[in-house]
Amino acid sequence: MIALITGASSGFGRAAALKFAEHGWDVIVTGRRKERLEELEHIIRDTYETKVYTLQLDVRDRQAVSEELEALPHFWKEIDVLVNNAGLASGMSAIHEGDIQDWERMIDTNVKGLLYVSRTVLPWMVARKKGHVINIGSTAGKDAYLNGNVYCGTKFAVDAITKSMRVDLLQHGIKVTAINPGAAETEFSIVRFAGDAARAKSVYQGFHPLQAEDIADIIWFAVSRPAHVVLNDIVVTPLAQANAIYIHRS
Ligand code: NDP
Ligand code: 8X3
Repeated sequence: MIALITGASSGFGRAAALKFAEHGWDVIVTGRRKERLEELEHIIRDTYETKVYTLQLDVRDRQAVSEELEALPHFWKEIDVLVNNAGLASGMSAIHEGDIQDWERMIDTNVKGLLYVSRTVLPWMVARKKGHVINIGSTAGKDAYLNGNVYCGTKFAVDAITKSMRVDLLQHGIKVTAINPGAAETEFSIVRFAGDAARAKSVYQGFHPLQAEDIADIIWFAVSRPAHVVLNDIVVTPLAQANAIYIHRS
């Protein structure tokens, strides 16, 4: 069994790659930071008896996504699970003060990147009448929060695209699952606040946030259901979080 995971150099994607490998799956790990992917590849090779294919890929690069994936050896194109995880928030400003480059970065990565990868991989799943797509959405794609505007917009788009994928792929026997996490302490906020570690840390103060491994567990749970069972839409938050807006801090 083969899983392709985008954004495997950190956070949810990295934890998911390790989880699949732990269960004996071969994994294609992608992301922009080659050294991170190679480090992950070594860990998987040293720990598990599974194959790893490392692919340095920027999901925003439409041509590279199509060419690099099409160039995969035949064995690796028989992808059973695609985890569309690569994504980010860039900045957090009121809509009238937002940085348009930040907006484009989020839209290009979270929406267009997910579509580029899916457009290449889904025909292979359709041809095999088999497959499972896991799209990583967010609680930010269920409710809009203050200054979340464009990030929320990209995750609302992931929600809509996931629902639509599910309808289109129904006749082909392909499962489509959305996992929508709330606050999880990964590199997400460090990226959002351009490396400001103190500001990133403050996001998770006063409560116990989700960890990357929590999401990897849920991805694995969704993937390991019997053939006739599909988990369509999962929202998961820390105990202290009710939705995208309300977090109880002690
Ligand atoms: P991390 O920052 O830890 O990981 C993000 C991953 O995405 C990295 O591996 C990064 O790799 C990859 N990535 C970013 N941009 C690109 C790109 N252009 N091309 C390829 N890969 C890219 O954050 P998380 O693990 O938390 O985030 C994973 C997903 O989960 C994202 O879609 C995020 O929006 C979503 N999410 C996060 C939540 C949280 O609170 N942490 C909650 C809900 C959803 P590299 O930099 O090497 O390219
Ligand atoms: C990431 C969670 O609340 O920072 O999608 O938007 S949040």
